[in-house]
Amino acid sequence: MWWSRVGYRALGALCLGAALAAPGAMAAAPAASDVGKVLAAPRDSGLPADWDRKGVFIEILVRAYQDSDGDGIGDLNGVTQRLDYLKSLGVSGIWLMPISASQDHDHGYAPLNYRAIEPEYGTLADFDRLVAEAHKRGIGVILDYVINHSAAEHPLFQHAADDAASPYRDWYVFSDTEQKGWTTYGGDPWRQNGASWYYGAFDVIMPDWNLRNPAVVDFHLDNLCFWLNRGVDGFRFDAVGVLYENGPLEWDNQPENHALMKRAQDLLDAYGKRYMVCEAASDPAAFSAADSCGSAFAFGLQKYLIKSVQMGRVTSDLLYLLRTMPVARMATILSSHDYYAGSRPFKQFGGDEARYKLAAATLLTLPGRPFIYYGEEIGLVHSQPVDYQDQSIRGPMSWSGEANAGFTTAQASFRPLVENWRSHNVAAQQDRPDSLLNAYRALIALRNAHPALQTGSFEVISRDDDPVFAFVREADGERLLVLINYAARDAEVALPEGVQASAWSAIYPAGSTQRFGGTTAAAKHVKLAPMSVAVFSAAR
Ligand SMILES: [Ca+2]
Ligand SMILES: [Ca+2]
Repeated sequence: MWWSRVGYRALGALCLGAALAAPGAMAAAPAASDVGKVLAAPRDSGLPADWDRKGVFIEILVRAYQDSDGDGIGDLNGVTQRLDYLKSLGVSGIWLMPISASQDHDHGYAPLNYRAIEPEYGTLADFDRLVAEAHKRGIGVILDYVINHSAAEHPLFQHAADDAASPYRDWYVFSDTEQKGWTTYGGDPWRQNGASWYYGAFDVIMPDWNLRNPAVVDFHLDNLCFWLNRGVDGFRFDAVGVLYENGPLEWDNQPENHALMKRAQDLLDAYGKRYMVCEAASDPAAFSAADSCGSAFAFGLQKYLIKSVQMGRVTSDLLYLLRTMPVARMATILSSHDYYAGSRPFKQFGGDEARYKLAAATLLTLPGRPFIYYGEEIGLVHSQPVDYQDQSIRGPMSWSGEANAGFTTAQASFRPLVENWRSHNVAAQQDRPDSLLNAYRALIALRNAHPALQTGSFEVISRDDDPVFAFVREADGERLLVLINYAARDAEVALPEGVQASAWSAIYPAGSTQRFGGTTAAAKHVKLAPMSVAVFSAAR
């Protein structure tokens, strides 16, 4: 039984009402419909208990995925229409970039209302249907949650900014004196507001919440309960590095951040079968700790993974990160919606699909929870022209070679189609055995079929700058030997003494009959074609 009465009582204490914290507050800010107590009402998703640990996730920008009603903008019903595609790709989880009503009307990271769906995306009923249909297919859904800041047009901020006596003034970070010497991602984070200043680490339209105010923490926990009660399977927490500020030089990765994320983790644990992962770009390992988020994106790994493939050898940087980061509990990527993590892989590899497939094979055989970014599986490239760089990697998904790439029936999509949509779309790659799409499908299927790849131990055989990335994964009595030849020439690998097996037989690529292993010196060597992948299996 994944849930109990005891657990339910404990959970009730976690979802305390924020509205009670400020007497008269509800009347003062009637438009803020995301304020108020939410009682925990957990229900079972029907997903396996370890759905998140064993599967592959996909990150989706709803705006760019599939337009279902012909207005040129992707929406929730569009994602629901594409669930069968996602199932055929083999993913077990979907991370939806922000779906709540936002001031930016683009990426969604400026929330106007934490409990309302972005009107361009549909309704709560559409959302409930998406979650139910995903669960029917064994796919979990996690939501992006913006805990550091709201939109400047959020009713609570408007109230706080307009009136220094507002009960919500202390929900944000205001100062009556000018602050000097601060520099964050957004430059000077102190934004003038009449005779005062407010703190916004990223943007003038994104004022930071005052997370030292217990009422604000309760507000967020209530909002998390709101979505958990609707059946979501977890969250991706945005920008957890900048939650608390302690001074001009102490605004990143402060100790208080970890404590707050542990509270969120406790809440999800009480619901059961939920997964949370944090974006902590400058210190991801620390935020992966059990007393913090429990999992975070392994930023840095994608850079050195791609660099290794490009250089044709396993770089010392990649091996160092794999030795020092708790990768098994982290989320791994090749790319994401943020340009700081790199451009689209198709761009980084200059359209070289052989190398692209090596990177995908590495991602999907290493420890961690792999997240692919929508369209990565077909080589979706950049959209141009755009207003700013991040938008270029958030182009419409290419479904077919028909009008607007099958993304919309409108005259035009909300953003230009990506540059390679005619050649790189799902329909064009669907039945081509050597396509990127089918490489991704085969690799995800391989991972889904072998617990050793999902959660198994990890032993690196390669040394710095070897042409072949060789490692062993082991679980449940099965040992897998993964060999990825990054070099553009043949390479030979010898089984080291410590990694003996009587006979390794090939399980990837499909149809391979290659075997090696045994006691003679010759039987301990295997030859790999240039830029190729081979995975061997042996019973322990
Ligand atoms: Ca639409
Ligand atoms: Ca903050």
